[in-house]
Amino acid sequence: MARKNSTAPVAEKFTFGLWTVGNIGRDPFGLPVRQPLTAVQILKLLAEVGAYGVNLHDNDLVPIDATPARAKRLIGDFKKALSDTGLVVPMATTNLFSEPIFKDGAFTSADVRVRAYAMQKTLRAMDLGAELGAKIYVFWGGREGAESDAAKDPTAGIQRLREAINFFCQYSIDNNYGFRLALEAKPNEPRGHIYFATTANYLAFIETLDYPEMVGVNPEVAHESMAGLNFVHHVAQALEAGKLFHIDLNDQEPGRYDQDFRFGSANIKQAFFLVKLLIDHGYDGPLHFDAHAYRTEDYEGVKDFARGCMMTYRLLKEKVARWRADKEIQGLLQHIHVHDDELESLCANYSSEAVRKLKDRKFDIRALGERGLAYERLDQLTMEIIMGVR
Ligand code: GCO
Ligand code: MN
Ligand code: MN
Repeated sequence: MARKNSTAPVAEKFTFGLWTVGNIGRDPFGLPVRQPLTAVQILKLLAEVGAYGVNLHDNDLVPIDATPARAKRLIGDFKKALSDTGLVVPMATTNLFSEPIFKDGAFTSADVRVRAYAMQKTLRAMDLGAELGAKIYVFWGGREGAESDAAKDPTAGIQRLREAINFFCQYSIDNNYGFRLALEAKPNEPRGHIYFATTANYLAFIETLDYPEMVGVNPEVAHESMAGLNFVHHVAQALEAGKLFHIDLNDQEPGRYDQDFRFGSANIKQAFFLVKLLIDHGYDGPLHFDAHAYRTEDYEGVKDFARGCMMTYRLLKEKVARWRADKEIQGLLQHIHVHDDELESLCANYSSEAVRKLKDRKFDIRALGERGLAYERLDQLTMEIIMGVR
């Protein structure tokens, strides 16, 4: 139906990493199950399924041992395929975890030569990301951590990461790259214990940097979920602080290995509340699926996986609209949220008068304690919307 004069809905910026749909299904116990695709083949696959963009680590595109001539050719072919497919590169990052040199960390290694090499590698990767048009630069410290705390003082890890991030902010400024840096937390895997285990750890750290306004977070569903935490609450804290620069969507059952499942496939209810939170707060950055297809799949299955991630997001977006329009749900919310102008003003504005009035105020604490809140009904209605019967 043509809708003249109406603003067309903004299409979601669905992105995938080269390493996600390009994942060949190797795991700690088994060999690859899919043949590797070239970066150009991955772009074709992403264009076919209808993605908006692609993200990459430096070595997803340019192997670490590539000659300058080969690097140039690979980057040239990639740029051509970007323009042929219309895909964009919103985010770039550095692989600081695959090479043996990073076995005890990159920026937090106890060996200054390793730290310096990690910086060199990142400076070059930032050049590549900028050349491809990326404006978000992710730092995921997968190897920054320890199995045993005998070797390193964990506070040194914090200081070294601070030095590194300050250095890269200055580098982006000096080169007019316009990067916004996004820090991605994870509690474990591949290290036994990774420094900065949760998004909230990074939110506190950011305030200690030279350019805090340039640095935000890149939370990932699986990462807080691995630790049994509420991911939605971590994203909420990032949003409230104006720090949600990027988000990694996937799914994960708590207490398991790092699963990287298709978005919404493990905890649909959490996925619903996450989509609702992003919509409620007008998040308009990339929606990056940092996930991969089951090891059982061939490349047709990989396409099913990628389409599934996007479809589930869109369906949940529709469910959120339905939830918001539901009269009974809105009525329950009105019952739950009690307002009183005078009390709100007293609580929000400290003054000696406010203190006196609060101290004098009589509350019927028994009645307030006995008041039913109808959360059972509200949650069931929410479930019925998610399950498609409402
Ligand atoms: C993981 C991480 C990575 C990062 C990626 C970009 O658990 O392996 O989520 O996939 O997101 O390296 O920095
Ligand atoms: Mn992850
Ligand atoms: Mn991730």
